[in-house]
Parts: sequence; C-alpha cells; structure tokens
Amino acid sequence: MYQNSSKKRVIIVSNRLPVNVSRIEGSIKIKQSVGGLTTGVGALFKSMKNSIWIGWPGISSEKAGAAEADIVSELAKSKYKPVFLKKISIDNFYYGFCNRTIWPLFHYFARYTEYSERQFESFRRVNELFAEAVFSIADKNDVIWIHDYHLMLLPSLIRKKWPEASIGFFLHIPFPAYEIFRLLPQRREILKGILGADLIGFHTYDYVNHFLDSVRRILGLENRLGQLLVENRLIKIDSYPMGIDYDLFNNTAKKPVVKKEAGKIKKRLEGCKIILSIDRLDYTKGIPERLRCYELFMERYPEYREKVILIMIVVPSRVQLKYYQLMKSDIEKYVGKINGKYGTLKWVPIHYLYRSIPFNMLVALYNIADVALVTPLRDGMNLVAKEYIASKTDDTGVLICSETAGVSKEAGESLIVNPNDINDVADAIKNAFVMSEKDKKNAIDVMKRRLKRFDIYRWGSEFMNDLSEIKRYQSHMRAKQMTDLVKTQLIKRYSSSDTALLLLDYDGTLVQLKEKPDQASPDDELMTLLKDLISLKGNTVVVVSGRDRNTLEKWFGALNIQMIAEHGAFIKNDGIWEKDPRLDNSWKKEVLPLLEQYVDRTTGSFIEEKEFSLAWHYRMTDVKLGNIRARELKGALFNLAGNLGISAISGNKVVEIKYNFVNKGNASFRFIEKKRWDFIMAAGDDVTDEDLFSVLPDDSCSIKIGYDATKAVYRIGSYEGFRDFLKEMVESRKLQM
Ligand code: GDG
Repeated sequence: MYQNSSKKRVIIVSNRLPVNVSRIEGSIKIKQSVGGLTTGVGALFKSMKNSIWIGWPGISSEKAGAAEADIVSELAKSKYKPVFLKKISIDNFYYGFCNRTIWPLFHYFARYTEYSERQFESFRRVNELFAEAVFSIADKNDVIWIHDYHLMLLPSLIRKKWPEASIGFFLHIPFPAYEIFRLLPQRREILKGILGADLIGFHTYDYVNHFLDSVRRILGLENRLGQLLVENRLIKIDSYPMGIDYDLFNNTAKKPVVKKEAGKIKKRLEGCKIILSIDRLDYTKGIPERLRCYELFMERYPEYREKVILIMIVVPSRVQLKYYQLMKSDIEKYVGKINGKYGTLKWVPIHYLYRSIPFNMLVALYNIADVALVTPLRDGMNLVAKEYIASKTDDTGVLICSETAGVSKEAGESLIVNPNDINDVADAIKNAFVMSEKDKKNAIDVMKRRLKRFDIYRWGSEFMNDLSEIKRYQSHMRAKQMTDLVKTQLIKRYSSSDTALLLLDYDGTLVQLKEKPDQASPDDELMTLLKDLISLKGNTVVVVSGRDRNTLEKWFGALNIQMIAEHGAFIKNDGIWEKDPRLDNSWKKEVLPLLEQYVDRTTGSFIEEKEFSLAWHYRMTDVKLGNIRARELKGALFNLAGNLGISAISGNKVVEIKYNFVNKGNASFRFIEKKRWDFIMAAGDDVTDEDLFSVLPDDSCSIKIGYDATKAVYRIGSYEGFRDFLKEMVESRKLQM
C-alpha cells in the first residue's frame, strides 16, 4: 500500500483529470478517461488520504457554459478540482504546443514537430492558469506533485510565489537526447520551468541522463550524482519506473465474471492462438508498422495461417488532429488489406476494434492472449506490457516488447525487439509460438514477482519519500547557511579580539573560478580589501592556495601577507619562503608521461607543472568527456600512487598530484600553533580546503563557499557574498579602533 512518511496533504496536478466531462442535451456526463497517467496515478490517488487532483475536465468553458458551477460541485465529490480552458486555449495549448511540438519532439519524431511562438504563449498562459488553481486550493505546507509534459513551466511558477514549497515533477514520456531537445526554441524556459521542482522523476535512467545532459549544456549547470544546485536550492533528479496496481489486475483476472468472459472469447476463437495489441491511437505506438510485421509473419510462416488471430484494439485519442484522422484511416485500410489477402471464409487474421473496452474485458483479453505484441516506436514506459504480465493467472504467455519503450528496461525476460526491424519482429512472433512452456513460465514468473514488488503504490511511496528527504536535506543546508544573526555575532567576536588569524583560500573563495588559472588574477577591489585586512592591528592574514609560489609572490609579494603555496609545499612565513625539506621531484618523471597521454586524448585539457606538484586541468574540455577522463586518470594514478607516496585529488575541474603529506591542513597548522589566537577563521570552496577545516580548533569559524558537502560550520553561497562579509569585518573592526 501507498505510504507517505511525511503525512502531508498531496495535491496532484496534471493536464487532464482522470475523468472526462461532457454535456449531452444539457445534462452532465462524467466518464472515466483512458490512458497511462489516469490508470497509474488514478489508483494511487484513491489510496491517498486528503488528496486533491487538479486538472482540465475535458470540456471547454464554452461547452460547459452555465453548467460550470454544477460541474465543479459534482467533481468536488471525488476531490477533483477542474481548471476550465477556453476552446482557443485547448487548440493552442493542448492540440498545439503540447501535441504538435513537445509530444512528437520528445518521442524523436522531429519531422512531425511544429514550432509556433503563439502556441508556446498559450502554453505559458495555461500553465499560469494552473498555478492560480494551485494557489487557490493548496497551501504552502502541502506537497504538490505535478505530472507530465503539459505543465513543465508550472514548478517554477509555483516556486516563484512559494519559495519553500515541496514540489515534485514526474515526466511520463521520454526525455530525449540533447541533440533532439536542443531543437526546441524554448528549451531554456522549459528546463528552467521544470527545475522549479525539488524532485524530478523520469521512468528510466536514460531519460535522467538526457535531462542532466541538456541542463549541463544549455544552462551550464553541473550535477553531482544526480543532484543539482539551482539558485541555492539543492534538487534531485532520479528514475522512478512507474508500476501498476498489480493486485487489481491479478485479482480481477481471477474473478468468476472475468473467467467467464475469457472462456467465451476463447471458445469463439477456438483453435487459434491469440496475439493481443492494445494502444491509444498514436504514431509513436507504431501501429501500422506492427501490421507490416504481422503481414510479414503471415508471409514467411504460412503454417500459422488460420491458426493465429491478432486482436487489435485501438483506443480513440486526439481525434481533432488531422494527422491522427489520417493515421486511423491508414490503419483501417491496412487491416482490410491483410484480412482480404489472407482471410478465408472461416478465419480473419485480424480482429480490429476502434474503441475503448470495459476493464473486465481488457483483463480477460490479457489473461487469455498467448502473445502481447507491444512494439511502440517510442514510449515513455508502456503500462499495457506490465498489465499483460500481471493478468496472467496460469503463468503462460509471451511478451514481445520494443527496446525503445521504457518498460524494456524492466522486462529483460521478454522477447525484446527493434520495432523498425520487421524481420526481427516477425521472427519474434514465430519464436513466441515455439518457445517451451517451461521457458514461458519462468519468464512470466520472474517479471510477475518484480511487478508485484514494485507496484504503483511502491512507486508513489518512493517518490514521496524522496521528496521529503530532499526537503529535509535542503533545510539542513539552510541551517549551515550564514544568517544575518550569525554574521552579526561572528563580526562582534572578531572585532573584540586582540589577535585574529584569517586563513583564506584563493580561487573560488576570494575570486571567481576562471577557465584558465592565469585569468583569475586579483582585481583592485580584492587588493584593497586584503590591504585593509592586513592593516588592522592584531590581524594575521594567510592566503592558503594550491597555486605555485611564483604566482602568489607576483600578486601578493608586496603585501605584508603570509602565504601557503602548492597546498603546503611552500610557506611564506614573516616574509621568507620555506620549503618542506622532505620534498623532491623524483616521482614526476613517472607521472608526466601519463598526464601527457590524457592531454592528447582530451582536447582542451592541459598540464600545469608546479615546483613540487602537477595539475591536470580540464575546465575547457567537453564537460562529460572531461569528467570521464578525470575518473580514468585517477584510476590510472592509483596504481602509481602507493609506490611513490603521492596522491591524486580532485579539485574544481582539476586533478592535482602531490606528495601525501603536503596538504593545506598540515601547512596551516604551522600558523595555528604559533600562538593562542582570540579568533580563527578559515574559508575555502573545494575539497582541498576540507583538510584545512579539519585542523581548526573547536571554537574557530569555518566557512564553506558554495554548496558541496563540507565539514565547515557555516556556508556562504558565492565568493561575492564572502567578500561582502570580509568588508563588514573590516568596517566593524575599524570602528573598534
Ligand atoms: C503515457 C506514456 C507511460 C488502453 N486501452 C484501454 C484501456 N487502456 C489503458 C491501459 C493502460 C493505459 O490505458 C495505456 O497506458 P500506456 O502506458 O500504454 O500509454 P499512454 O496512455 O500513452 O501513457 C506512457 C504512461 O503515460 C504512464 O506513465 O507508460 O509511455 O505515453 O493502463 O490499460 N483501458 C480500458 N479500456 C481500453 O480499451 N479500460
């Protein structure tokens, strides 16, 4: 059963409500609608307490007319809140941007994709309408779960008004590869819209990776293990393969009335094996292509004629769109052609139904079908495949499934085909019929157990629990965030101290990180700030850097400042540079050739040779390749490292190699132990600064710049924020003097 650890009220928001409202001769008719989202989320919704579902009821405002109020109160009985749309919005938003732009593009049908600014405008306006509906019914403490591609701007619209809201977003269709997604003129707005959520879910890891790839290339945001920092808010992106209500299908299949129905159909088709095909009418489902495969199967394996029947159910969908009407007539012509070509007086190869069928009949068909032919050209998940398996009570039957449907990732035991390879599919049909009963049973049994475990309730619980987890993590992060109150207290402590030690990392802490290290030289503002800090009585300022001593000397040599260079290989103490006596360069000749190989293999990367360390920089490489190579390089260095006493550490787009004993912590300790300081502060932005934080006495003030995990006690989002803090420190101390 569905379990939500947070116990908060859940507001489900999707384009369509799970019901379809119509007005026939003045009276309101409410009918269950058909579709994957309705079936899956619908089951979950029923099991949620206090939940509300916001969506369009399938009727235009014009048609609803004076009955709008009645519809609202009728739907309220089922906890549905309708959002009424005018006909023009339905045309431009639903039949326009949603179904002429996003749907084809996200399913890799770039050639069917239309681009219209007017339709996008309508998309934006309808998303705003949905936002208003959310604000009118929800409150900030509710969990808001937004579904699917129609509402991709909604997460950020809600976030803008309610910065702390708990927002989940789930995409039911594929998220395409970057090369496809980039074709969309509004790609930035769409990504930013989705990123308003705290948790973003997809059916498969492929879609997760495609999304993260697009975010990285289009918005320049780097993820860390599926987590992204968006305007100081940590969000999570993960895969949640949607399940079904397993027990509902399995138990329904065992009901006497369903068994009776199944028996009747079987009797009518006696002597024939049944192949089942069920889809909404859509070009992504590959219905004409499937017919072509069945035709080839008839041609190639004539022994099966009169022994097999294809039951093809096509459920009407998006009938207003011209293309769908054409597709319907093409399918019907093709069915007629095959039936005419192979049919006999006693037998028709295809039983074709263009309508939706009652649930019990659907389950009866799943139950008796020898083969389910699920060969969409592209499908986010495909629940039909899962429902077929769950409805098997005698554990026999074969699923043939497209590799381009999300479900194939969880149905490894089925016959997986390339839906464009008609030979492959025709042969798979034949193989399904010659498969041993034992193999069929084994395959069905394994898939059934998996579906039972990861059912729709587990899917909902996992998504909701991860959403509350990420909210908890966000508030933990905020706890470290330096508040105005903490700032005031720290500055007070600092300004009343007689001796203060300030240990400051350079790149990313005092200046912005740049593509090339030599571009990050100190600007006038920073030089003034450092001079001010040094001039204050009792202050000792140490720049703790991984940079070489010559660069640091060039920049800061004229100031009365202490310095740590190359992570501690050199220390400038009271004006004199000292070198750690244990250092030598014997290891470099072993490591340099390896680094050179990585430079050759990774365009844009380069080696920086410092006196006692080496750094491989990859900030200017293709991000994905750079990250992969950095991991490989660390692996390759691992074997050398143990023998040579060196270690490779990852910094910000750099891998640094140096002796183990050289680190910012050991070097800084020389300054810490010099005297009894009244106030110690250390600030840094990357992993090498964690060594520094770990040697600080307990009452020190440690500040992490940025949002990665840290040992530091406080956090400031950016180097600019940290400079402001330093300026305040200077001002307050000046006042004390
Ligand atoms: C989208 C994504 C993703 C079908 N015919 C009848 C009927 N159905 C029900 C099935 C099933 C649902 O409709 C179809 O679900 P799918 O998953 O196959 O497809 P989409 O509607 O395109 O759904 C898809 C899904 O969202 C969920 O995330 O899997 O990839 O495109 O549940 O049982 N139900 C009844 N009569 C019918 O004739 N009663």
